[in-house]
Amino acid sequence: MEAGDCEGRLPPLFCQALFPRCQISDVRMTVYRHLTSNIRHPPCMNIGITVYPTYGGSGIVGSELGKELAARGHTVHFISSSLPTRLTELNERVRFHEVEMMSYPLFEHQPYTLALATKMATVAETENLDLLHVHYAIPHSISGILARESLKPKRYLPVITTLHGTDITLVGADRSYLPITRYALEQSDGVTAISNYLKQATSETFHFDRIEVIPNFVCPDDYKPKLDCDLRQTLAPDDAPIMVHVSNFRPVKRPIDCVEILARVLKQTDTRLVMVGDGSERPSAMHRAKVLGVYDKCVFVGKQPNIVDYLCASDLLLLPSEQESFGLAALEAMAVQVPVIASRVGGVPEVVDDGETGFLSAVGDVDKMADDAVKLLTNPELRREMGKRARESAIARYRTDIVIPQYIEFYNHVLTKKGT
Ligand code: GMT
Repeated sequence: MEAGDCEGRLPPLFCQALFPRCQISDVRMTVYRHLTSNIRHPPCMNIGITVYPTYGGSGIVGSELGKELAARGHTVHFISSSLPTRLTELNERVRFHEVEMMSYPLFEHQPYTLALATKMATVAETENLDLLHVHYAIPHSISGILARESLKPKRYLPVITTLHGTDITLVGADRSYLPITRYALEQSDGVTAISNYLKQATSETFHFDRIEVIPNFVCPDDYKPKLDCDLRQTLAPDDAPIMVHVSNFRPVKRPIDCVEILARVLKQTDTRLVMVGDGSERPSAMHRAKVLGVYDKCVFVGKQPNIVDYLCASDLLLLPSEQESFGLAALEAMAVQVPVIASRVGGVPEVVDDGETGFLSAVGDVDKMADDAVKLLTNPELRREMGKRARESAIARYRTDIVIPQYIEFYNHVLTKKGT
């Protein structure tokens, strides 16, 4: 039996034989390292990953990356304030360490950055971490760097920072955070960004360009079109076509534009709008739907664990964001053959090919977005063709077995650099 399948994942039986459900002993790990020393994937690493556990795409990417690394034989230690929402299962190679914070009346705000740094250093020591990989620079990079410095007398713990978007374009660029964000970039042992656009934006704002672009990714097996979709029937019992929006409803996502688009589309053809997610803009979006008289044509379903089901039930995705450094939601929709209607911002044009796999418009141009939506909703053939191309494009460029090895290679590069 080959030790690694075509994705470089370890086959389940092989893993089971090596790691029965108990703690991996050092002996077993040594045997594993020996057995795998001359096969394609590098020796397994102990990787610390820090993400925001509940909010946004950076947490999803960090969590999914951890699971993919574990599936390839590495051990991943999530260090975070709570269990990341995408981590549904912990096991011997996917572990979780909660950041503990003492509350004290003097603290107006809890110093989470320090508590996180402490936990990172502790876990690095007890679990013998090879490196720390933090997602979203603020404040995770700074905590990582503090942890590394505090451990320096004993050992060197490389810190890799992945930039996701507003940590550079919005929060990091604000004068209250800019100098410390630049310091975080300069001090990190390696920096990755999720799109060429974000690398360029980082270079312009921070004059820092030692950045490896490693894009968001999607698993083609988890994200594939579903033929029988009960959810579609539930969301639109009258069989109307469905437009879906998936986000954390922050102002930057402009969810109110989706309702504006719905009102315009309904003047030309019947449709339903399904709003998946929650956040500060949700009440305003609901209010706008009532004002426009389209509230009965939309459904706000809140946060959902199975985004893929909602995407599969839909005919197109609306992503009218003000800023989007990649657009993970667009990639996930494309993977299940759903074309995307999005703003032409940030890294979105790297992902969505205008006129081929979706339609792009200027931010706020809800008239054009509505016209494009009508084109798709009234032409099933066009929808099918674009959807097919969308999946092909998503899988060809961003499937897990292309992107995850890029992270592993980058880890090895950083570790080798530090070892010399
Ligand atoms: O930058 C952010 O707003 C944070 C981040 C998040 O946690 O929501 O979103 C970004 O990261 C995603 C995953 O890498 C990207 O796909 C999103 O495009 C990006 N969001 C923005 O740039 C607004």
